[in-house]
Amino acid sequence: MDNLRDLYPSRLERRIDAFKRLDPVIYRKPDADEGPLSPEQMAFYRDNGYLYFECFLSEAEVAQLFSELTALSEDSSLRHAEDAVLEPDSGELRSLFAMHRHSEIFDKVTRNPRILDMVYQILDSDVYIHQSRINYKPGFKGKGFNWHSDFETWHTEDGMPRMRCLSCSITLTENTEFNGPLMLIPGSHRYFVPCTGATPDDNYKTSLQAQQFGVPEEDDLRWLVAEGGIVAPKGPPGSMLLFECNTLHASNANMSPFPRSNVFFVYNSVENALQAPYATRNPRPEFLGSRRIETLTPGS
Ligand code: 6CS
Ligand code: FE
Repeated sequence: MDNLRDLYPSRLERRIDAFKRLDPVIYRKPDADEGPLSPEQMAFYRDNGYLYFECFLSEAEVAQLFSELTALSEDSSLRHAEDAVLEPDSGELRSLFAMHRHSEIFDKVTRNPRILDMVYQILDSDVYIHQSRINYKPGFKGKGFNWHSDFETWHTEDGMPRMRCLSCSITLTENTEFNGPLMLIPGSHRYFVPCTGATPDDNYKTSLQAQQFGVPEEDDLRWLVAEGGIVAPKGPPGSMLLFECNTLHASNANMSPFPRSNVFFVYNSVENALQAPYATRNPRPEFLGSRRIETLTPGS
């Protein structure tokens, strides 16, 4: 691989130290006109790498999305689709990717002007959906997700050049301390943490069930947590988390009877379209990293 163009080398044979990210967090010029996020919220996102909005959607909106989520999970044909990922032990549905392509209702949420206006304010460009997914995390059966930076995977395995991308996660069930809420390390987005270990071909066929490559070492996690701590935003269904593509996050297994079902949409700047993967031979499939730049129009 031509490492001259790889600003964020990872999946290496030998460890290299973490280094400060080379990209801004906020792309909007400071004196740019206003958007829905206040200067305090913009500063919090810049410094911490996430923003959390409790009860962002109305109960009616949540009810509509939850029934759609249930319908998709009960569609037996989808269980055998390549974009459905099952839990390794129980065979329960773990994730359904590209759900905005399976559902017009979810597709419409990706163009919600209230969300897009925040995304524009941060990324300062048109955007398209890089990836969407439902993580079902069923009661008792939903396994966890190891610590990782999404960008590290999207860079090494999908060819995403720079950190000009963010995820929007909307909870469709109560997220409590008992059912494996998403945990984040505030401030971790400001460092790129190279990982060791050459990525096997077709890694995604196992990584989506249990990620082994692109997981930072415990020594790195230790100082990042010492610096920023760990947060696990909890709240009612319809709460929304925006998190920067490089913010380290993880979640524990769901040991409760209650599902922790969240939907995720990943907004990538149209200026940051996928190139060739930086650390693997072949690009991952379209449902994981879209190469169709379909610029979103708010409210359409
Ligand atoms: O590989 C990916 O793209 C997926 N894996 C994780 C653990 N988070 C981001 C994304 O869903
Ligand atoms: Fe992730």
